Amino acid sequence: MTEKDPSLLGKVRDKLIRRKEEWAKEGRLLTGQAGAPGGPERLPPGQREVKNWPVLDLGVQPDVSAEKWHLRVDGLIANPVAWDLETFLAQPQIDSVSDIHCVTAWSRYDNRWQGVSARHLLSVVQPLPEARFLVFHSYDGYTTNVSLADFDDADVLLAHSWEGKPIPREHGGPVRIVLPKRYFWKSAKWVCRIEFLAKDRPGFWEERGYHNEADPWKEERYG
Ligand SMILES: Nc1nc2c(c(=O)[nH]1)N[C@H]1C(S)=C(S)[C@@H](COP(=O)(O)O)O[C@H]1N2
Ligand SMILES: [Mo]
Repeated sequence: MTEKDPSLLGKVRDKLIRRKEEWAKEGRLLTGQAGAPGGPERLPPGQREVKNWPVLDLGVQPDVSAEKWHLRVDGLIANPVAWDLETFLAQPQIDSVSDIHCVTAWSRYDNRWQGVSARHLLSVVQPLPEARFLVFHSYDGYTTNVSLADFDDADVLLAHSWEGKPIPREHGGPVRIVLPKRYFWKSAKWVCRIEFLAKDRPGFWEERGYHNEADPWKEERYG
């Protein structure tokens, strides 16, 4: 099964997707205020704190076993890699605590993630000088794009564990991206491929009215 499997994409909940597209058109939840990370406010504008952890997906939660999971890293890099889970787990590991900010207005503080840092991955694959953007591809057909500058940050990781336990299937296990300084839709679950590009290419929600940069402190929800 690849990220392009049309039978999986066909199963996504069209209604759910249409509603989120409507939100983008209406500018739902926008407050017009701005904040800054590290400022006095921990909660970005328009967000509220939750203690639970909501599940958001396209109506499909692919069952990716440890044996089946692979990560392909390709595009404008000197060293393309294809890792199975064992190879992934053999890389240097980091622990990182960060807050989650979802565009649907919930935030969840102090999530302890464990996995391989974005910076370690970059040191292995060696992006070429012309590489400036990345697209994450997932087993459910989802894609999302970020700049290389946003990915190349100390708090970004490819996580396999949350609070000391393997990330459960509904939250993107065996491996998901965690990119704390952007709304959570940039944190691809069930990641299977990272593609390096010279030119930006919008992903699933970015093509459906959501903001390309998605900075919660600037309230970049839609765009
Ligand atoms: N592969 C994949 N990744 C995804 C999504 C998705 O539908 N598929 N949804 C995104 C959105 S909109 C959010 S808010 C978060 C939700 O992650 P959670 O279910 O662990 O809270 O995952 C993001 N990553
Ligand atoms: Mo989201």
